Amino acid sequence: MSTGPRLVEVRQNVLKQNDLLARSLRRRFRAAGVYVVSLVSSPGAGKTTFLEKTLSLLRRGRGLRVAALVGDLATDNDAARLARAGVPVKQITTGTVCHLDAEMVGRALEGWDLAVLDILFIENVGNLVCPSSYDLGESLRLVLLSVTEGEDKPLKYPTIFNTADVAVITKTDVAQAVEFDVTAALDGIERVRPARRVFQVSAKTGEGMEEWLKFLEGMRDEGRGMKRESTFAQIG
Ligand SMILES: Nc1nc2c(ncn2[C@@H]2O[C@H](COP(=O)(O)OP(=O)(O)OP(=O)(O)O)[C@@H](O)[C@H]2O)c(=O)[nH]1
Ligand SMILES: [Mg+2]
Repeated sequence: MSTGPRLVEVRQNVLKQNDLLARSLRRRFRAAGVYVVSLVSSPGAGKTTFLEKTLSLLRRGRGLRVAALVGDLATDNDAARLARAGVPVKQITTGTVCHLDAEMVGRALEGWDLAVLDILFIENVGNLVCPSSYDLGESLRLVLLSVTEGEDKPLKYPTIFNTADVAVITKTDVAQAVEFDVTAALDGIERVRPARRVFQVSAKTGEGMEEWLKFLEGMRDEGRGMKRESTFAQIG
């Protein structure tokens, strides 16, 4: 007997269950007035470095109350790095699971008073495939693409690029050295999801960070980005 249809059914149920939990998380975030931003990318694209800089600039420079959850298969290295920004951080260790899901996020938030936060960031496990089907209740999803990965990634991994509201090209300080073709990258991003906002940043030099932070503050002030549920429904 083939196991195909049964596997599909189980997967659909898992996604449906995740969607329900994500919906209730989103309601909770809204009620608490916290704006939630998630980050996805391939391993090593620069999520933690970008986030550390973002947290620090928002807290020290702008006086915003920020916090982060960070997913990783095995270590709590990233949480220790992010904590250097002087903000609350919690590690979610996923073991063999290659993405975060809404249940993990809900569990990690137990005991946190969300009402005292302005923005909560969630760094997903480094992976360009697994996280795409899992809504985490976020208002804004970023996909990061580092110049060292090659400009063809949006076209090779369209699903994850399609689920993200914003694309961030990282490590621009070394773009020239690796002969990164920014025009081809922008074209690929545009083809996957037209008219999406793209930032080009270097967390090392700070280039592009100010523009990103201004955009983020604007989105938060307007309470924008509540279209996530419909995006995930198409994929699930
Ligand atoms: N030159 C340069 N290197 C960077 C920049 N951002 C990150 N890196 C380097 O890229 C490597 C990976 O950065 P991380 O921030 O750990 O990447 P990550 O996406 O969080 O990695 P995972 O959590 O393992 O998926 C580190 O050696 C960083 O120092 C940047 O703006 N410029
Ligand atoms: Mg990381």
